[in-house]
Amino acid sequence: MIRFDVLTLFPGMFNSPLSESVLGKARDKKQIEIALHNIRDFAPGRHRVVDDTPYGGGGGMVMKPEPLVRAIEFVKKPSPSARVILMSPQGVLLSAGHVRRLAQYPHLVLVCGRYEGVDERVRLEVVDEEISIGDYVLTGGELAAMVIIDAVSRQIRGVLGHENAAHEDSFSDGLLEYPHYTKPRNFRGLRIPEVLISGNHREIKRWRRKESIRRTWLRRPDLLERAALSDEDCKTLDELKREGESCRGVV
Ligand code: 4HQ
Repeated sequence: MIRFDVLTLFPGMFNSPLSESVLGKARDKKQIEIALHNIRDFAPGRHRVVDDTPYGGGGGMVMKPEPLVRAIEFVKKPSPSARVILMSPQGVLLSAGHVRRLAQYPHLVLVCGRYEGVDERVRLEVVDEEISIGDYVLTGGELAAMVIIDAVSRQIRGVLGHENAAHEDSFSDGLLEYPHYTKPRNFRGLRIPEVLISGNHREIKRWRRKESIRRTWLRRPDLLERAALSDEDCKTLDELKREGESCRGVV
């Protein structure tokens, strides 16, 4: 069980992405709990103002500190040790390692900024870490928060069936996945690799491992630096390198 509290000006954005399919079922089964909070509800006055012009001038608006800090302190009241994460392009880049680490917390608070960002003092007062989902600019932190909820939730026991458990997929050992095939055997003259219908499970396993290593070498050689490779994997990799497949996009 993990709980996510999301602070946003647009709670409606989260509805279907977090209610369909795997995440919807996980919520029904109470394996994950997601609570959405509108930051505007924590802003005072008839106009419930959440943003203001930046000191020092320049364009755009900045999110005021008071409503955000009130909202964060409100959701932290029942669990003071909740981890507060601000979505931001200035944060540390999200990785499989961070996702696995975050899944260890019982309670995450995800803060979604809009406009040019949030007043710096929010970070100083109440934010534990800042995370970026990639080096590009989004219109707000909402999609980034959904990425975190999705990736973290599938690490929680029971959320995925054991058929496709999280430790089986790409990145759990730092390699890309092998190619997948299903019926028909022959699609537009393209046949599936014979080994997959050989019934030889040891051979299938070896083939898949080799294809994982091949793809990683061809597409993401940077990942091989930190991948968990056995002695046999290293031999396979040397073999692939000698075969000299340098033609990107062939697999
Ligand atoms: N933004 N990873 C600007 C992002 C972002 C990202 C979120 C845009 C915050 C104020 N968040 N707002 N990349 O681009 O997380």
